[in-house]
Amino acid sequence: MENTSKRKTIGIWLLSAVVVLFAAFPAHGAIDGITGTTFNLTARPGYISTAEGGSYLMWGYANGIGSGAMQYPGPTLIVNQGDVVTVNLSNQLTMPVSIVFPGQSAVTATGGTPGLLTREAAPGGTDTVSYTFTAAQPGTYTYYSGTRPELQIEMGLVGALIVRPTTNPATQAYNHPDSQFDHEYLFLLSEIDPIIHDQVSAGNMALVDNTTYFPVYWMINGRTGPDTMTPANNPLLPNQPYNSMPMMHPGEKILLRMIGGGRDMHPFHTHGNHHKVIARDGRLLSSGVGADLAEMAFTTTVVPGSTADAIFGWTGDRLGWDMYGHTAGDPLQPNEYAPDHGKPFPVTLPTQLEVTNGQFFSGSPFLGTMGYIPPGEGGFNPNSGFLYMWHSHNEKEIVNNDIFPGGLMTMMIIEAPGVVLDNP
Ligand SMILES: [Cu+2]
Repeated sequence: MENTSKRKTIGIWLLSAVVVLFAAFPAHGAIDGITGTTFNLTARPGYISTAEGGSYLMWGYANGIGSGAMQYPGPTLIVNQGDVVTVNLSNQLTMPVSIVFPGQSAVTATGGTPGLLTREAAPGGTDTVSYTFTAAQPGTYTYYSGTRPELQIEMGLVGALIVRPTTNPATQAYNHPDSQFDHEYLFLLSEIDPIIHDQVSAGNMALVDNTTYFPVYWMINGRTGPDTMTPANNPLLPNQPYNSMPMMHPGEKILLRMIGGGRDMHPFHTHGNHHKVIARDGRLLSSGVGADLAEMAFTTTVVPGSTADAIFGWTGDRLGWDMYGHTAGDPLQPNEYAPDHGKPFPVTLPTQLEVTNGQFFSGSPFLGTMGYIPPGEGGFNPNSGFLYMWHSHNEKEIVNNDIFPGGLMTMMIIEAPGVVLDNP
């Protein structure tokens, strides 16, 4: 009896843990964030992990007044064009803090005390500043601290603001058909110099010297590679909830929402194809009539404090075979490259019995024991998708504190038609 009730108790505990786990993570699309018109944020300290085993003190915006985990980057605020948006800020740090919203006009601030750029919340957690503005124009924006930004943005007080358009808000970035997408992903690019974080951690704020600034970690959405590719809300990365793993099917379009979230420029390169830059700083480059400033780019330089939106397409054109698996009589898919329609794969694939699945894991004590991939499992790419590296083309930025590979890097996966994307 005792055992049964113990088991029952454990069962109920596990069940409630699972319920709590799922309740804590609201349903989300490919861009994780919080929606609404009123947001409550608290600036507070916390620690982030880097993929080679580092841990650094950060300051970040948490979702909640006096509660919630500090996040790096801060919560992505997702609103609709025309919304009157209010952001309430509380402060649990040891110095005043604030938020500025570049690209938004007529931002009003109430509460707190006046600072250089906007009103600031005093430390101590009792002060609240409210910022209000009308999200007049759709697009990708950033928000960050307007108080000692050379220190506070480095420490992590930066996030993304997405304003959805009134026209087709689920499938367009702007009120223009050139901004149509099938999947959208956020790429907030940043870097940190751990010496500054160690000095702040030790309370030696006066020793922070920006003239010797030397970053050795580079990040997408606050994570270093390969952590970029683990799922969103990974419990191992409680202060870095956002991942970065773009996925698509051939013929589809990805919207890249790129943000310069640090103090260095990062040339972001999409292998697989060029991308078309359709907007900068929330302002469309495609006019639809007359001159069109949108441009195809091999690499887009993502500038600190600035944003860029681009559309990436991949159709498998000129592969010399039909990557959709069509026979000649099948209809053409949207954007399919017609000359390759129905062409067979040019080599004979081995049968299952002929395939030797090799060892996985390196045998390194950090990665666990060596083993074999079970036959038919397909390894780490179970649907045999095409993988392309998307990364900083300043290639010293694809390391973690000098250890390659890592840093500002992720992989983009093109799955075969019909394969369900697990990061849609
Ligand atoms: Cu490259």
